Amino acid sequence: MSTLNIIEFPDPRLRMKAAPVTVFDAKLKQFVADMLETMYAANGVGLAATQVAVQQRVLVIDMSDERDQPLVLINAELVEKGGTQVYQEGCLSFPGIYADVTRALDVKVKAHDVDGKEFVYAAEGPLAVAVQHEMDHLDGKVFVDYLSPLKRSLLLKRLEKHRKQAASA
Ligand code: GNR
Ligand code: NI
Repeated sequence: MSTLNIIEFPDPRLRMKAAPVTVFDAKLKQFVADMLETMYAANGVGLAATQVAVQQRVLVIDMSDERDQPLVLINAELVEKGGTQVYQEGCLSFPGIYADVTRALDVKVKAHDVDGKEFVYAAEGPLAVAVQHEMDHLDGKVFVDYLSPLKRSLLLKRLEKHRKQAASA
């Protein structure tokens, strides 16, 4: 296993649309294991393949406190959504910034597991936020896209500031 490099905004690869996985082989299993290791090492609750510069529809999530409940969704497609919620989001590709985003309260997705078996997964609350946040990444969309231009530019300035501080530390 190995940890992968997480790309950060404004890397143009964050805007690429990922292609469906067509081959469920040992190489895919290795990639999923590496994505989980990368997410845990970065203390993230989720990770999309786009963030490690791989344009394949693979996402991983673990919202558990014990960090022992990995969820792997391959080729996830939204089949149902309902309600709305506001949740303060962060993103490993935008270190140090957070913003309230409005999304569906619950979602139902159809996805494949690492063996290629199809299943339906329903999520609600914070878990539904994570599913939507990761699915967005695979379409080249990021959480700051939901903010007003004013709020976005304020946050992106803050991101720059955070970077400079991190670089001089
Ligand atoms: O680690 C993460 N935390 C988080 C918090 C609120 C809403 C979404 C997230 S996902 C993020 C990891 C990440 O960037 N996934 O793409
Ligand atoms: Ni993210």
